[in-house]
Amino acid sequence: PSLMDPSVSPQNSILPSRGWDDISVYNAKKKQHAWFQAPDGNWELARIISVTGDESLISFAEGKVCKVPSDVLLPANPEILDGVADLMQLSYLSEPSVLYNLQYRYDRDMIYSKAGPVLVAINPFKNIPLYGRDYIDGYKRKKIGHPHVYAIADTAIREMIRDEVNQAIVISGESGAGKTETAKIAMQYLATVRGGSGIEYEILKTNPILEGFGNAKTSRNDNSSRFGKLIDIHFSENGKISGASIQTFLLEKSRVVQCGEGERSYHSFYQLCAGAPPSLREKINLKNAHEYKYLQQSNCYTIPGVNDAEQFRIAMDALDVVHVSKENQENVCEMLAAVLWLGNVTFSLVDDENHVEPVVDEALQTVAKLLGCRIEQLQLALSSREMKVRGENFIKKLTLAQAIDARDALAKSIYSSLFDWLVEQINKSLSTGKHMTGRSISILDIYGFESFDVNSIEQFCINYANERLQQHFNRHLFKLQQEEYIQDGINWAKVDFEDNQACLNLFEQKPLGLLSLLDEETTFPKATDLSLANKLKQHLSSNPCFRGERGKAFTVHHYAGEVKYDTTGFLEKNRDLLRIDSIQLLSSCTSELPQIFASNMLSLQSESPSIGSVKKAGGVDSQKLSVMSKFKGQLFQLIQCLGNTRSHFIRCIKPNNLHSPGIYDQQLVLQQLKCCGVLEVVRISRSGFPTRMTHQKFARRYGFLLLDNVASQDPLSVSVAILNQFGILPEMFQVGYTKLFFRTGQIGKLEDTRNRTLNGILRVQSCFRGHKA
Ligand code: AOV
Ligand code: MG
Repeated sequence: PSLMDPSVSPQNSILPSRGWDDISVYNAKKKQHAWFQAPDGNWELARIISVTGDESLISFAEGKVCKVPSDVLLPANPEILDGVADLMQLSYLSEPSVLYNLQYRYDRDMIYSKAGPVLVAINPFKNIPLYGRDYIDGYKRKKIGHPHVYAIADTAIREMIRDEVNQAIVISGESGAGKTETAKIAMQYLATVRGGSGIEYEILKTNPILEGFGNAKTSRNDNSSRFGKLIDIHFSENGKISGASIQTFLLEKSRVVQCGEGERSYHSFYQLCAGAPPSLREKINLKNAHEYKYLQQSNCYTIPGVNDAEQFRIAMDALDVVHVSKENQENVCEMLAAVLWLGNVTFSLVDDENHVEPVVDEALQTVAKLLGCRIEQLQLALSSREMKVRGENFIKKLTLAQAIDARDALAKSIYSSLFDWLVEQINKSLSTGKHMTGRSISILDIYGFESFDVNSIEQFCINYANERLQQHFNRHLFKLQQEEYIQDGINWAKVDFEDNQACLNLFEQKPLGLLSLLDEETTFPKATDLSLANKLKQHLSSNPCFRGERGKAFTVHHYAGEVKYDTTGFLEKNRDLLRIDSIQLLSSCTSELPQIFASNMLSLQSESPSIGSVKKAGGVDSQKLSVMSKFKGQLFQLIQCLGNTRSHFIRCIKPNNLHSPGIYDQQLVLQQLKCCGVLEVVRISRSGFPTRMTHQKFARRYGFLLLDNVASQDPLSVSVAILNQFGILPEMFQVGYTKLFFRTGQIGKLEDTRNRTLNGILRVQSCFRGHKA
């Protein structure tokens, strides 16, 4: 593979900086390229033949010539800048120039580019030879300088050690853009470069487990993560990986009982059906995937190129590695089978008031056996609800729709409890207790912004999370940077950037914000999806980020675009009744896992922020937990964690919706670049001084490289002497009250010399020791 990268430094070229004034002069000397927007919205590269008045005569590559108003043309970068590694190096930062530059690189399998401090990764949808030992080694030794996830991971390690600050790698992008793959590539780097104790092997093995139980085939990605994940990798004092912990967010439970045509439920079900050995099949009465109702409905059982049976073995091996015993592995399979069989439970009418009871058949019997409860108990849980009215307990019988709800609710809570339990087992295995003293690098892989034809509470949560993360991104890269300049007395022309505070306020304001109003309505027994929609419209219509729609819908103006939400099912999903009946049933089971699930659900109820009244088991509205408020709590914690780290951002881009290599859909890419603020960040970074260091630190770090003694030993004098000695140009840095600020790429020279010199000293020292011995 070629490591060639046609990067050139813009400093060396005498190109006009921006705008047509400069370029017309430039044009006169050389036939300049320009961008012309075709009616389909795509940009085409044209050559300017001549300019007369307000019109330009342009020619296209295929020979066509036409006359257009000059002001519809955008200047194109000179060919020498084709495919630069960092968008910041482009002379012209217009949308077509950025798009073209990324495409130029993508066509040559250079899927990684920088946009100032941000890494842009375009999904290749094919294997490209950019990974593995040699590359890892190359980045570790700084022999390769091209943008790469490895380079980001390497920087995180270095800065963690150098500055003693925890680091985070925040990966975002839309579904199928490559976030999860990117996270794994980063983990691979850390494990290879900083492993040693063996724990890194365990950390890598969490991937097949979490993907097996938390990923599914969707219309947008065959391996779509249906949960968010934050993994903290802990380092000991000596800089080696010492352990890790994982936090997950908002597993999409509804998929267990329902999924769209052509999609699949969680991989784990199909893996079990395809891969369970005969003895296990017999023990848990396992059938083929085709025979389970939950899996039948979407009419999709396999994924091209994926061997579920093989994946089953990989997942079970991985469970071995994270110390889940063989016995517990079998219990996990039992729970999966119980969920599948639950879906096959049917009901029959028992009276003329439409009340039903589950039919006692193979399905019901198998569920009871797998959970370890009596058939009658299960029947009761699926056909009735315990209620308390005016202090008196009584049993309410269920209609068919209610019974199906109860059955599905039980299936969902078993599955999500199983997922949480697995994460807990993983965390037990990965926590070594040593991390208290050390440092950490966190990797966040969370669902990107979503906008479908119909958007429900899942998209609502996801987009809210992205809104928060976007603010973190903004704050981190722009706001803090600006504030710091101002504080340190740096002359800095303010740059405006899109702030999304208004949208966040729409969500978070109390009592009149989307979240508060949703939770309030959730507690009203008589509330309906329509009353929710009306309430939102009544209170929020004056907010510029909100628009009421006809019927049960409303639109939010997100930073990434408008999304229309349909409130159908909002209240029900937000309540997510952990029905006390389910908990009672599970706690009375003799199998180990159901009991653990029941007690986890109970403790979750007592510690989580709750909505509505808290009543003892059996109460009328037996404790209702709001999904939204729990998620919000997790999200705030996450943002707070990130706030205490130095964040590195990776923006994944999906180049086409066909999941095919080699296709670059300009409009699709542009929309994503806008959504994740890439264009904005380039503009701002280029005009700023992103690298900074205190006078003391700078003097301490590089002072020993000084050739001449400096008269005064104060850090500022030493710093200035260093800057002089290394010939750093005045426009490349600014001196603040406490810190020095540099434009990108300036510190590199100093670091290289420092490393070379230190290595030299070490060699000399070891030479000396060698002589003495
Ligand atoms: P996602 O995590 O961003 O989607 P994935 O990481 O699952 O997306 O990537 C989707 C698919 O793209 C993968 O299964 C690979 O086939 C391919 N892919 C991604 N990155 C690379 C790469 N660097 N090299 C080769 N192929 C790649 V979602 O989880 O749906 O939001 O919820
Ligand atoms: Mg993913």
